Amino acid sequence: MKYVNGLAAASVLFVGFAGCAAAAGIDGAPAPFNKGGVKVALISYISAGDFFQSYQAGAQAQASKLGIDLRIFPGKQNAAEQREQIQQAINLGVAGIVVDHGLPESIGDVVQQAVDAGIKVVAFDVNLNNPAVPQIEQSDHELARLALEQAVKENGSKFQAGYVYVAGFAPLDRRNETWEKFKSDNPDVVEKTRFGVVSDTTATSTADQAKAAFIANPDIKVVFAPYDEFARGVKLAARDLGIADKIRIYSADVSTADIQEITEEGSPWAATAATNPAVVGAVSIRAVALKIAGTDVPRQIVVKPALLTQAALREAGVKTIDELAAKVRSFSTSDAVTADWIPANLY
Ligand code: SR1
Repeated sequence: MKYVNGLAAASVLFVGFAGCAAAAGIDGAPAPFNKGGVKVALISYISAGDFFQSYQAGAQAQASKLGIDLRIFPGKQNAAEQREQIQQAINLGVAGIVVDHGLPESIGDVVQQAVDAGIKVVAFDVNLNNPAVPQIEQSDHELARLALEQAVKENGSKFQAGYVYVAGFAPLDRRNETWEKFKSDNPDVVEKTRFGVVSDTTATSTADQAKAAFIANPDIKVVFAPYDEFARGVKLAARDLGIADKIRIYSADVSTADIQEITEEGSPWAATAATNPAVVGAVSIRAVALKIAGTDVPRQIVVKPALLTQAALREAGVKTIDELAAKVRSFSTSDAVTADWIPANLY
C-alpha cells in the first residue's frame, strides 16, 4: 500500500457535493454502498498543519474507495463556525458526519440534532459523551508514555523540564493526564514552566513563548511538547537562542517535514510518538461507513502509536512518511473497523 501523504491539501479541501459526478457503487457491498454516491461530511476544527492535512488526505482516499461523496468543511479554529457547519451538513441531507476535533460544549447539541435526524456520526479526538457517537483516538495515554519513557532513557529521571500544553483539546488533555502521572512517579522531574497556544500559527506563536520560557529558565534540559506544531515551535526557539545542543524535545505526531526536522544535523528534537494521520483519517471514514451500512462499531476505536527516535530514523535512513510506511506496518494500514466489502488498498 502506498500512502500519498504529500497529497496537495488543495486537492482535498473542497470536494463539494454539487457538481460532483456521483461516485460508483461497490459490487457486493451493503446498501447504500452498492449504489454509490453516499454523502458524508468531514467537519474539522483545525485544518492548519501537517497532521490535519494528512488526516484529510487519508479520509478522502478512503472515501473515494467507498464511493462516498466526501465534503470536507475546513476548520478555522472557530467553534461557532464548526457548529454552523454541522447544521449545514444536516440541511444537506448527508448520511454521515465525521467530527474532527472541536469543543464539546459548542457542538454537543447540534450533534444530537444530527443523530435525531438519523445521520450517523463519529468523532475523532473530541469527547462528545454521546452513546450514539463512536470515539476515535490515537491511544494518547500510550503515546505520551512512549515519548516520556524515551525522555527518561536519554536523560535519566532527574531533570528540569518545560511543558507545552493547551487545555480543552481531548488528545492534549489525555496526554496531560500521563504527564501528571509521570511527574508524580518521577519526583525529581521538575516542571519549571508550561506554555502553549493552538491557533492558525501554532508553531511560531509557541516559539515566541518558548523563547521567553528558556530565557527565564536557563536550566531546562528537556521539553515535553506533545503536538508536532508545539515541537517545531520549541525547536525554532532553541535554534534562535543558540541552545539547541543543550535541550532535548520529546513530542507527538510525525510528518515528512517533521522527519526532516528530527534527523537534521544538531536537531534537539530527540523523539516523537505517532501514528500515520492518513491512516487515522481512513479509519474515521470506515467507522462512519460501517454505521451507515447498519453495522455496529465499537464505542471506542483506537489507532495505536509507535515511538520514532532520532537515532532510529537516522539509522534507517527514513526521509518521508511513505518510506516510514514501507518499514512500519502500522504506518501503512490499520485493522481497526473494517469489513470484507471495504477495499483494503487506498491508493
Ligand atoms: C490541538 S490537538 C493536536 C493533536 O490532535 C491530534 O490528535 C494530533 O495528534 C495533534 O497532536
